[in-house]
Amino acid sequence: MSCPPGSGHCIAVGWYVNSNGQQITLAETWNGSVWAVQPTPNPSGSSRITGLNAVSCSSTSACTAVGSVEVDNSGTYLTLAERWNGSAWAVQSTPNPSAAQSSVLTGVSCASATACTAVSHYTLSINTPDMLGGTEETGPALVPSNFVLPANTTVDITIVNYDDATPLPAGSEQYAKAYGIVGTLAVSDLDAVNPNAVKSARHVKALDPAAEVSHTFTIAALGLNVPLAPQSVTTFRFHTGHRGSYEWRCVDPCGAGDAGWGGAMSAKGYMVGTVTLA
Ligand SMILES: [Cu+2]
Repeated sequence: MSCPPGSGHCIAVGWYVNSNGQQITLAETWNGSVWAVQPTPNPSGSSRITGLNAVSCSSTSACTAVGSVEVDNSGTYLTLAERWNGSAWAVQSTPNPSAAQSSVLTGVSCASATACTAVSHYTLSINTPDMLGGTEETGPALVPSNFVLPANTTVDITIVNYDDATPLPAGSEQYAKAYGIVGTLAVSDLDAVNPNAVKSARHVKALDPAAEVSHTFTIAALGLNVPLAPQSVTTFRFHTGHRGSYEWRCVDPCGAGDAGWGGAMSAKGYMVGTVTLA
């Protein structure tokens, strides 16, 4: 919801399911005394599931709402933005990261009528050796291990970790701290049977290095380190950098061998991979 300062008006966005069972966009305005539904467009030829997640207005005649639209029954989502000019909502064209499985806009902030910033959200998961059809020797893996994010942009990343704890070895305790992120980590417990179950999150900057770390998501070249708790869902925000390819890796020795640096820790596609900023 967004209420332009001093206007006494508000706009809220979301979605609803119509009589055909189709989820479509919704916007409602508050004029100081009543709420009213506004007509909002849904992209043509693509709508089974469409929704708006956030809106920002710099005035009562300049709002931008963002969300996502599903490509016909595919389970793949594309970004969606709509603009309010004071009299009508219209769909705007938005880019989608290349090679992304799905793209959703979850936040927007408009400083003026002509300048809005959208935040994209990406989800990764760490699967156990069992889930991957392997053994403790072959190890767990971050899925997908090679992926593309937009360069020079603010992104929210959620990592769903199905794996158990690996205490950080002596001398590596600093990797229990988050750095290179905006704000704090939002960490909630994972229900492995129903990962969609919503659990309340705690907001922290660090985990207990001896007991609470399962893996890390570390991009040394970008100064990013995110500790991940066992069976957890972790969301964090960071500003991506210049275009290029960057190695991400887990720095908690969760692989094979006595010290844990073999197997998944040394094989690309498991606990090491490539983030491309494009
Ligand atoms: Cu790991």
